[in-house]
Amino acid sequence: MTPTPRNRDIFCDIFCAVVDNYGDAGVCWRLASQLAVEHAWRVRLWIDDPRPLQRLAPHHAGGPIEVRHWRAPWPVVDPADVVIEAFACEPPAEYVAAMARRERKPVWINLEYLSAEAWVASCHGQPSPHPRLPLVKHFFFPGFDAASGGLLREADYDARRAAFDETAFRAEFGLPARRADELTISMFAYPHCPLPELLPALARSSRPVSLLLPGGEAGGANQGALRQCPLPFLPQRRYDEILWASDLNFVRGEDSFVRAQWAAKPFVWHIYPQDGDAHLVKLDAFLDRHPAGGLMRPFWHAWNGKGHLDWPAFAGSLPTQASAAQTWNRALAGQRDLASALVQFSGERLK
Ligand code: TRH
Repeated sequence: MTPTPRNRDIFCDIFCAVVDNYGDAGVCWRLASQLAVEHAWRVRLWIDDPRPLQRLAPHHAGGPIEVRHWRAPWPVVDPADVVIEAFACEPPAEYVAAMARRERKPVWINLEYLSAEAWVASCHGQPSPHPRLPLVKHFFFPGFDAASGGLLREADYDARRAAFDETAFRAEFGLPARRADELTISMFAYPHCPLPELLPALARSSRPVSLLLPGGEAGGANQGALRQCPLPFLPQRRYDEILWASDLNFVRGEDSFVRAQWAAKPFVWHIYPQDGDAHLVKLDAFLDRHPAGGLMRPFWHAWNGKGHLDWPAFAGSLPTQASAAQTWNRALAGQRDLASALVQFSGERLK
């Protein structure tokens, strides 16, 4: 994608505080990559725990994004034109003070967590004046409709998918060739997921099942119809290939949850757990939007700890889910992607 010339002189700082797992770094890395590659921004990523990047982007050192370890003491640096704090992580006070001293005040964005809940529309893009300094922070919400900031999706996604060769992928990772009528499932969930309850049901399946287990955990024993296939933790740019090679994708958190929707296959979301079951409200808000949400709901609830896993009933609805997944993907892919929306949002506010 040829970046527009005016973007070449935009300098952006992204601040990322790693809470746990991979998603904080995963979302920031994906956004930073699009801003640098597709929009030709100069991007500096400040991350307080660089370890997730060693798995997500093992060769980032040679790339266009400047990665800095965010730690004390804070170095004296010039603040950027656009400052993005991911998930309300609060940049260092010294940096915010330097922002306030700039003649051209930076565009300050708080990139929020993804939610399908209706209230997002009323909060997206809202300004929040700093209580003491001449700065304004804007709330930027990802989302599933035009009233939000949209979803992260690379401009070359379709081309990469079109070039994908499942046979070569399976051979590269020593996966057995796909058997006739095989159901290939990818599994990426939190440790507390009810996988021990699901495995026997898969073993009793009338179709052969291959369970792809990315992330390096050893797979269990093959039993009945079930074959367990461990995979390494793939670099983020290749994670999509696991989803493309599968017929059903178990995903979690935020970034893999979005990637499963771009893969346009049936999927199951293990939502990041929150106190007081607040995560179930978010789960249902998404299911309420999805064209096959009613079909998916009982199994999604059970996968998230509420109710009984009825694998045969869920497996029986996969053909209908597959059609709905295509419809949902088309609707989402027709919307402006998050990085493009953020570039426009910033451009309108850069003095
Ligand atoms: O790892 P996560 O559980 O991260 C979570 C969520 O982001 C959650 O919203 C946040 O509150 C919490 O962290 C702190 O799930 P997520 O979001 O899917 O991020 C996983 C990343 O890892 C994603 O970018 C996909 C990537 N990945 C690979 O690159 N290769 C792999 O092999 C696998 C399994 C994942």
